[in-house]
Amino acid sequence: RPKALPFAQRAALCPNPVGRRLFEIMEQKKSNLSFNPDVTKKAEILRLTDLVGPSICMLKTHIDVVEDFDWDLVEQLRALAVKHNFVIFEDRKFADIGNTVQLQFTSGVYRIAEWADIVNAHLVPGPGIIDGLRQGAKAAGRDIGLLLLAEMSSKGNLATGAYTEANVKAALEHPDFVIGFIAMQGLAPAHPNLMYITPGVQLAKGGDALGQQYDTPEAVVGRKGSDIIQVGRGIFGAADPAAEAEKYRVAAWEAYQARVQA
Ligand code: BMP
Repeated sequence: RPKALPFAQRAALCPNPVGRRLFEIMEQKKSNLSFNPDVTKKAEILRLTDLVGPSICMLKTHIDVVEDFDWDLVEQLRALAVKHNFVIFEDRKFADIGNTVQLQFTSGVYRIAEWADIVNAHLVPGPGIIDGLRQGAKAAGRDIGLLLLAEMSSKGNLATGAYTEANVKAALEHPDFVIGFIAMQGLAPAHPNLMYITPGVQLAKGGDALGQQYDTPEAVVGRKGSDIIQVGRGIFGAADPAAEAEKYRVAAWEAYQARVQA
């Protein structure tokens, strides 16, 4: 694998302000760790986020699993994003026609376009989904970046081969809005303005009972050339989530360092 470009230099290549900011935060905090507190109580999400905040560049949410959701949760998460300097990625996985995703993005209970910095989408419906979400971001009047699910971590998933390649092509055709991918590796050839975020990461290889597959930070960032590790249960399932998050941050950052110094 050729020597990688540092995040600071990649920030300058990013046409989307959120992509640029995320690369800058990664460099400032020496963190390519994204944390997802997939728990169902507002207070627990806020507690975990505040604990782990110093170690992360990004917080990933599943807002629709929160049982006691209210707008104050969104405001408190935004405040924590300022306090700890991270971006917020709502993992909504939009997957419908452009007109419908625009409504899902801007309306309903969650009004995601009003608070998320980053959202993601499946390309199954075709590129109209990208245009629909872009219009939603414009209507909200905020800078938002989109990630495409080029690959997935779960056993037997269908995001492979020509489908993965179509995601890369779509990203290259929408450089103002698409900032990167959910992928299991840094897809070749490298496009340094695009970032690669990999879920299914724990400190030891393994999986869960429902098809999730885990690889290590060293493998994902070092050998496979991804940029950001996405970690949930590995951190919030530990006795000391703050200390555990630091372990993941250091492991992923050292793997990145080895790649830029190689
Ligand atoms: P955990 O580390 O607890 O397995 O959490 C992984 C997170 O990443 C979950 O929130 C899941 O929805 C998300 N995810 C994934 O695991 N695999 C994918 O391919 C795409 C995802 O968004």
